[in-house]
Amino acid sequence: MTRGALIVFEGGDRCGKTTQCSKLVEYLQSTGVDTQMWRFPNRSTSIGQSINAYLSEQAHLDDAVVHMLFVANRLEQRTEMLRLLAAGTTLVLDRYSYSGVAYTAAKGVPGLTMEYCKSLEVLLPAADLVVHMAMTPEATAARGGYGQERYEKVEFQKKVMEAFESLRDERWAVIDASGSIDDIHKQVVAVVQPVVERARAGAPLGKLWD
Ligand code: 2DT
Repeated sequence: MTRGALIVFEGGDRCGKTTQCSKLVEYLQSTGVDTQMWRFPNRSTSIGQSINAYLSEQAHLDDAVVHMLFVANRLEQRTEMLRLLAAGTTLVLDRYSYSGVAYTAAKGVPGLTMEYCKSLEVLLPAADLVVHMAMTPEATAARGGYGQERYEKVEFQKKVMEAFESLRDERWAVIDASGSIDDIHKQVVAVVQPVVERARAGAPLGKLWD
């Protein structure tokens, strides 16, 4: 049995991640790759509902607590995630632990360092590929709908962008998110295909930050 690949899209708010995730899933399915799209936070669980209330500014939560909720929201999906990957399903995630670390570390709250945030994610599998949709916060702010949720502020998004940059390693592919939807999709397919092949050929799933 060959395993599925874990493909993660990351980037600032309104950079077009969700559109690209959907297009990628459609493409992979059309080529016969069993694929599912997931997103984090998963707002449908009870933990996800608390996160949603926080993000939509209906509830106040301590920064350390909300950070734990985001982590728990991933851990509650861990078993199913591992089961699907082992059964050969490729997962395309709209955000994952990298957002968890980048957004909390960007707050600059004493104690909530990048190292601390990373340490809470070690039970989760690492992405085979992180597609970083890079775009300046000013450019994303000019897009429709920006500013509706807690973190959608240019100054904060700049810090998030810096945090993402410091997390990059050889598993990351950086794509300019300011191009056209179709151009970006072509670039995404080009970086994803070899990763899906490697997973299919038996490349082992990594652990976060190993
Ligand atoms: P969207 O649903 O629009 O992507 O916004 N976030 C996300 C965190 O702070 N920590 C996390 O672990 C994750 C997954 C990023 C969700 C917002 O929540 C932030 C933007």
